[in-house]
Amino acid sequence: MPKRVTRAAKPGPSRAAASARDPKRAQLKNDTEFVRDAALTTNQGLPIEDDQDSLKAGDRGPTLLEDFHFREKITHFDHERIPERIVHARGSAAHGSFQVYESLADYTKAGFLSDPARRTPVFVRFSTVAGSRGSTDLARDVRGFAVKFYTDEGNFDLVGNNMPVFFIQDAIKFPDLIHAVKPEPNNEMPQAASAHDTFWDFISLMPESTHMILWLMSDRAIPRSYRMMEGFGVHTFRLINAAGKSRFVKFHWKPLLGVHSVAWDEAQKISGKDPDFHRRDLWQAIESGAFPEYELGLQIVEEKDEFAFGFDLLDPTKLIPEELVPVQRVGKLTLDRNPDNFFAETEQVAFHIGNVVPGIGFSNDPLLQGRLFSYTDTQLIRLGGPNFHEIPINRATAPTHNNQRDGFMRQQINPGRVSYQPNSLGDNQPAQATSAAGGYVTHVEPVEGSKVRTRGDSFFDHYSQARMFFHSQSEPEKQHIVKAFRFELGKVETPAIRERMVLHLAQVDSGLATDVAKGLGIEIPANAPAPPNLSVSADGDPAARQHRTLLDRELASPALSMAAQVPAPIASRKVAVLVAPGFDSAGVGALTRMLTTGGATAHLVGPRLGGLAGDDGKTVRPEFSILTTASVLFDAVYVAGGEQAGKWAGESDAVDFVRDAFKHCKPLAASGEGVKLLEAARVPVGGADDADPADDATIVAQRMTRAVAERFVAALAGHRLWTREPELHLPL
Ligand code: HDE
Repeated sequence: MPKRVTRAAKPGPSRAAASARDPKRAQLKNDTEFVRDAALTTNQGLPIEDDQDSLKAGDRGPTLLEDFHFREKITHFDHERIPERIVHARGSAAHGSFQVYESLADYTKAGFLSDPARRTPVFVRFSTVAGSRGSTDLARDVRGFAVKFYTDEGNFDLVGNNMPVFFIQDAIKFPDLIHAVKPEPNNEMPQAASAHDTFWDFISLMPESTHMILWLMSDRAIPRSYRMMEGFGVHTFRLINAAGKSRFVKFHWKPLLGVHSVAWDEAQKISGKDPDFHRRDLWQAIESGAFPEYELGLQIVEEKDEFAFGFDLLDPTKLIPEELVPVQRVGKLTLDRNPDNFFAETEQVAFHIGNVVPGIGFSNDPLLQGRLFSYTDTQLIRLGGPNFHEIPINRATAPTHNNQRDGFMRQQINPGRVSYQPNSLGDNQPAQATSAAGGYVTHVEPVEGSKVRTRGDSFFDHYSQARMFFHSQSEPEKQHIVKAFRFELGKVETPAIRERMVLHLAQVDSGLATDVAKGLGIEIPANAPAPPNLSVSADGDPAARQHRTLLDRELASPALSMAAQVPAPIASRKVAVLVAPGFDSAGVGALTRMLTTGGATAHLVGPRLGGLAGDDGKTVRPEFSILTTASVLFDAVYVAGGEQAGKWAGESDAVDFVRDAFKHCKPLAASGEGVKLLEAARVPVGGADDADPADDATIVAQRMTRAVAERFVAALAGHRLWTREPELHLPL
């Protein structure tokens, strides 16, 4: 008879030690089922003898209603799905921890930011916004970057994005924005894409979106990896210290691998070849020990400087340039553990911007204020009731006690008569906490004014920061923005929408507008006014909400360009090595060693799977065949030389492989006979071996020597050779 033990503890350190190191992990373990020598049972604990056939009247007869096991199993299956998130449905998450470098007690009384010895468990979920749960990772979209800190003082959720600004200034417009970007309601197309009429119709009537739209059309919207993108809290928050002094703060996450993106054509191809690209990348990096790391950055503004910038700190369509207020890097987030169960953890995690701890508070940003309502509300339907805080991934590691009771799926058993406060029958327990004992006290802030539905005048500078963003980009980044607009607006069917958008762009930069208009075959009338702002009440005056320049000078922020992010560490970068029978083993070995030293990996791609001998007679087993992968899934490509390497030239999948690598501006090298593949792909063959590492050509050599490998690795650290692009396309 098998043992009926289903909760055998996993071998490992004692619970007390594990719990001290990572209290969240220890807590989750209590709810995790480890099956060893266990019988299959019903949910009532009844061992099942036959799980293969339903109960029937005769061996060819009908299934009987009596079959309680069949009914339980099918009923549970029928209810396995919950509603996906209305936004950010597609996501991937990981566990990790956060530690502050030095005490920030001068700024905040939050314990996890004041004690460098404290390691706070976190759960981080990355996401796209518009697509459904099963949509591609590589959509052109904003990425969510939501961090749940399980602090000793309660959960703190920093629910941010990978872009520092947002489309709208007031939360009341959020349903409109999301209805516009989601697939169109009559035919549910297109999936996970903003390139359609309803999105651009809405945007073209909302000038406040212009800054965010520039971000969305930039390469920031197609990250190379969740591990290589920044995060931003977007809104202005408050930090409050023990003396009650408050300062404004903007939160940032800075990835230690730098900020990098893919090319748009590449993104679209990845969506076909591997729609789980970002999910797989995050999972594999953590499994291989290449733990993603980000530094927490703070931009701190004294209260007295609230009006010093010429834009409103409460306006979420504005950022504070790092050049005006430097980002102080104050601590490190490390993701080191994949979830055990996607549904239980990644799908059921419930973030809420209102989850704060003492020392952190809110500003009056109207977008933030609206979000404070939305997040709990959405969980009520998504997770089926008010007890979602009891789901293991959401549970605080800090003690929780209150008089909230009952509701669907209540787990906690609360003994006794008393479920109210104040009470005398239960010793007035649980008691309120004084601020000295950690009770949360809202920062006292004077507020006065009439009850109005309006926005401050300071919210109507729609274009200055959009211009700052565009002007701060490198030339290739600017070209990518132009092309993204041409792509997206080119897919819009209504000419008037395209025209309105181009007129907005003319307010940002005339060159940008002209280049986009040219691609769309539109003439921009000279001195055309900006399109009206239709985000206005029925009695309101659109003219009063038109753009006004609030700054007397142009802003610039070189930090907004990703060009400044290279050279970057090559750690965890993936290189495809095309090998044919008789390949140059020594060359492949030399390159592999050099890549491994930097933490990058080489992946052999053969003409087919199975053993393949190199020129030293040793057999290798390529990880991929040319059919099972594509160069869009790698950061760089090397075609190894060898006796039969020239045969690659006759393989059209191999030709596409290197052609795409070249087109996507990736480092591309070939040696010996392998060069024939480059020639077949009509890829320009590089110059001398000692050429400048920044050379945008391919790297070609007789053999893959150490010197050639060094040059290849230097190109890999540069991420992409964007300067190649003019060779590939006609002038804009
Ligand atoms: Fe969200 N947002 N949001 N959002 N948001 C949600 O909450 C909402 C906004 C963000 O991985 C929802 O649990 C409103 C800005 C992330 O689970 C919902 C407004 C920023 C995630 C919601 C905003 C975000 C969400 C849907 C306008 C960046 C995914 C499911 C005022 C600072 C969290 C859910 C995860 C999710 C509402 C705007 C970030 C409906 C009303 C700005 C990263 O509550």
